[in-house]
Amino acid sequence: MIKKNFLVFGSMAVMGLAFMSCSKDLYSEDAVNELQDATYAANFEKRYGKIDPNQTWDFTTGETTYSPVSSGSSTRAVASAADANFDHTEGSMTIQKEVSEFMFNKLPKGVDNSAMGKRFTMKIGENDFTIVPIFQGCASYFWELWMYVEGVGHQKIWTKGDDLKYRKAGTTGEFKKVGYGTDGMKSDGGPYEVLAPTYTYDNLPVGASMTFYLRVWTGGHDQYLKFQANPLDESNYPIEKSSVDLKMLDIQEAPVPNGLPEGYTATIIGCEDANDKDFEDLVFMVYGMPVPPTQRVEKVVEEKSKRYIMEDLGDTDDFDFNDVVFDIYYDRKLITYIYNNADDAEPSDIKRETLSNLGVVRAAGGTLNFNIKIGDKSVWAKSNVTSIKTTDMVNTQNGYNANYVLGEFDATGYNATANNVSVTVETRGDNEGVFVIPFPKKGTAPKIVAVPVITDWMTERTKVPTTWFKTESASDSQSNE
Ligand SMILES: [Ca+2]
Ligand SMILES: [Ca+2]
Ligand SMILES: [Ca+2]
Repeated sequence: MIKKNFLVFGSMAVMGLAFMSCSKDLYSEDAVNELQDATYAANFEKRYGKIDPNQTWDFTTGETTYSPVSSGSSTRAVASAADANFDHTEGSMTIQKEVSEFMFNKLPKGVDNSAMGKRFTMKIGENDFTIVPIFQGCASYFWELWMYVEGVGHQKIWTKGDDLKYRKAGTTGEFKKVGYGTDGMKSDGGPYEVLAPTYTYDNLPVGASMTFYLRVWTGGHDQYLKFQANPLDESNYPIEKSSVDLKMLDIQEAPVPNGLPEGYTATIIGCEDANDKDFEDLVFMVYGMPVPPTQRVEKVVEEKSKRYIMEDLGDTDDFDFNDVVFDIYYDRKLITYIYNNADDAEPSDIKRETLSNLGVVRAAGGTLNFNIKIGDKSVWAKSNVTSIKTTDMVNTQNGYNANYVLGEFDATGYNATANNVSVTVETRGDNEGVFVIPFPKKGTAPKIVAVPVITDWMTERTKVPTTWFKTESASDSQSNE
């Protein structure tokens, strides 16, 4: 397919040169680009419907996120798919009522409990550790619990309601399942015995900091399902509630689950999914021998981000949009919290410094070399990565790694409003040439699209779903894959 397309375009360009050589622009890359653009646009409309002249192709929300600053080695150090190790084992355990009593005592409902907390991370130790949800409050928001580990990346731990059961302490009936809707565990008082899923992690880098956060859909489970169907619709996008941003608090020296050997210690972490600051919308436990210690956060990076996914014109109708996948982190600031005393939860002062924009290449699912440009400046080329061939498709097969770092670049000069990114693709052999792929103008068929960085890209030869690109006639069509 690839060869055939380029043969056609190459031959037509040569004919142009032969018959109309008096006109200086005809054997130009622009002419070839235009011809291929027309074929591509026709194929795009065939699949996604007629393009609204006002359709734009930046689906990002401008959300600000916070992440801890590296404690030493690079924060984005994932060198190969295999290095991003979130291997873990899952099980289940019964949590005795003393844990529940401890929690109710520390986190009274409807009270502002925020004075107990601070911005925190946990520091990974030599032994494994286990995460167990122990309480789910009554609230309509839907959420997922995620972790971020420095140098490794992001991973979902648990989804609201999954396999969580409870019964009133002292009773012997069946454990009752907690749903993912508004019905939590508070309605009949407590304390409870809890039958909970467990997630045990080892092999994470010793000394790395670990952050927890919730992805919250304030429209509840229905909104979450809409997000699954179309992650690019801004109205379905989750908000983030993080342990480095005072949305969680840690309560140490919690009772350890019964049955663990001597030496284990436990911390419970209360999470706030809304604004009433009782921090009991989700409460989970972390235990280990010892539990990873929490550390007060003194520095965080505040940033916004976009992911660019791209079609490289190797084919004009495959639409997997994974031929280049790169992220740009912009509006970046290093925030330093200055504390008067070693135990203070609240800083006495906050310092902000501007950081340069950062680009991270995540995947390259085409067989052609390409250059990423910011404005007029080339910032990164596939051919510069010595560990791969330019013909290799990287990190786009089944089981790809969303945290993989194929390369990084300085994105100074990046303009988020203008989306001043472009990609030049080099074809080979008889039809050698350079195709320039700019960020698309509104109303034109896109070869680059900007999406939130939490958006998964497609595996090889899987077309982007029609629900993602809301074009005029596709919105009425039932066609989907
Ligand atoms: Ca709450
Ligand atoms: Ca493609
Ligand atoms: Ca591809």
